[in-house]
Amino acid sequence: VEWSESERTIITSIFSSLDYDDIGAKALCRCLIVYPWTQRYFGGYGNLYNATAIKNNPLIAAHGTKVLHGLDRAVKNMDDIKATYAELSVLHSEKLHVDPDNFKLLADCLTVVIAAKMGSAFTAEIQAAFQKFLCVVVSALGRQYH
Ligand code: HEG
Repeated sequence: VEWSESERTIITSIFSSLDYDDIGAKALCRCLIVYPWTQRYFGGYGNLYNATAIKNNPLIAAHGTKVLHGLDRAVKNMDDIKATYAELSVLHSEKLHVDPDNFKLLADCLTVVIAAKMGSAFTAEIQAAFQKFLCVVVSALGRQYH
C-alpha cells in the first residue's frame, strides 16, 4: 500500500488528538448495538441486555479503549501493517474465533463515531484517508484466517 504525505499527516493527526476512552467505548458499543450478533464474543462481559446496558457496561468500555489502542501499532507501522498484525490476526482467528467480517463492521462504526465527533472538520479527503487506513487494518487482521 502506498501512502501520500497528506494521508500520513491526516492519520497521524486524527490519532494524536484522539480521546481513546471516549471514542473506543462509543465505537464498540455502536457495533454491539447496530450488529447484535457481534455480542456473541463477549459472553463473559456481563449485562448486554439492551443499548443502555451496553453503554453502561464498564468491561465493554475498557475493551473499546484496548481495541483503539490496538490501532496505534498500525499508525506507527503504516508501511507494514500486515506484519504488524500477524499475531493479532492469529489470536482473533484461532483463539477468539471472531468472524473476520466483523472487523469491517467495527471499522465502519469507528468511522461514524469519529465523523460525529469531528463534525464538519471530517471532510471527504479526511474520510478517504481514514477509510483507506481502516481498510488496510481490516485486511491485515483477516490475513491469518484459513
Ligand atoms: Mg479484538 C481482543 C484489537 C476487532 C473481539 N482485540 C483484542 C485485543 C486487541 C484487539 C489489541 C487484545 C489482545 C490481547 O489480549 O493480546 N480487535 C482489535 C482490533 C480490531 C478488533 C484492532 C479491529 C479494528 N475484536 C474485534 C472484533 C471483535 C473482537 C470486530 C468481535 C466482534 N477482541 C475480541 C475479543 C477479544 C479481543 C472477544 C478478547 C477479549 C478478552 O480477552 O476479554
